[in-house]
Amino acid sequence: RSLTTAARQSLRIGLIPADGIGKEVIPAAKAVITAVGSDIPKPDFVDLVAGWECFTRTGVALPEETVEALQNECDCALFGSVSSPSRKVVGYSSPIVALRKKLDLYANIRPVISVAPEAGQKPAVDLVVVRENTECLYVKEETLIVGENGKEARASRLITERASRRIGQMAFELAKSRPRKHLTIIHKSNVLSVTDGLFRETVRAVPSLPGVDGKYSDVTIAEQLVDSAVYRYASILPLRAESSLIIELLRLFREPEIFDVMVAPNLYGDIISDAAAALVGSLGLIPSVNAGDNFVMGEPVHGSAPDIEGKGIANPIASIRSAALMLRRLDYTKAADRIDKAVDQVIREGRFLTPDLKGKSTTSEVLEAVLSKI
Ligand code: GGG
Repeated sequence: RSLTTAARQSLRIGLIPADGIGKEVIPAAKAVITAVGSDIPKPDFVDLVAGWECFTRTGVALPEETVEALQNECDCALFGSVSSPSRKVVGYSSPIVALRKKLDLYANIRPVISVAPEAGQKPAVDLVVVRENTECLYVKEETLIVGENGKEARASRLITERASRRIGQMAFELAKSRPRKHLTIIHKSNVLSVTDGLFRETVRAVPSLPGVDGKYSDVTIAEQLVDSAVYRYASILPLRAESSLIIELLRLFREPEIFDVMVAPNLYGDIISDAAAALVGSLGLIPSVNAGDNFVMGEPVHGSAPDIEGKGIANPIASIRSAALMLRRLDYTKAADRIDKAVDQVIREGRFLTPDLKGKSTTSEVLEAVLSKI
């Protein structure tokens, strides 16, 4: 289904909660989409399976029927979280990594935005990580041999001009659409001069591509080595930190305001976006979309959180905001704005917050609070 926004009579949304708290937060996102139904085509949800639990039950982590339903029947999707084991399991491979490749969702867009104390004020943190989503070390070409030093494990890292160029184009487009229009390229080409060197040069060359014709002339470009980028995330949190240990930890993040859009190869993008979540208080707040040229899949940045699974206290906000991002990407701006505004109000009021934000509310109490504001 590659219908345009205007041509859709209904919006078919694939739901893949997958593992752990994904099963608790994706229903919250579904309820919120239903609540903004008057501003989108009639939502029609398609329940789909994937994940570690699916693998343990059926022997397949990403059933072909799930991929086919997404490709042929759905306009967009929401994915929850997956609990891949940290050891090699024969026959198992991460379904989310596979799904991003199969649907060619080559960009993972992760906004990290704090909620200002008053509506209309500038947020203290407002940046977007644009993570390349299909290659780097996530091609998962690993070998293990026994050599003269004992076991020898190797992983190959793939960086192509094509993937670097298209993620670069996505990042320039995004930077152009934002007030600050500033793009930082994240790499480590002082050590990995061939792979990261290709990424850096290819992204830098986007404004000079044929046909671009000065389109990005108002975008300023900077670059940062990935380690120093993490150091330069600033934190507003040390001011509130009570112990010197916390202050030490938070010194990792020093100047978040220098960043606007950050574009990075897959692994660095994964790490810096999780790290950036510390700037706004919880990973449970950070949404993302996996975006390609023809499909979009919302996904909270957090994982399956086995420590709180089943307790009913998972923060639903990352999934709710992922639904808003997905709708925004499909040009349902009014619906997306309604959701984001409702979430902002709930956070600002601070009455209904889950324990990751030092609150005592349950997932459903936070959801009810958001629904009451929509
Ligand atoms: N929603 C993000 C998520 O599930 N994160 C955990 C993750 O990336 N897992 C990779 C995997 O388990 O395959």
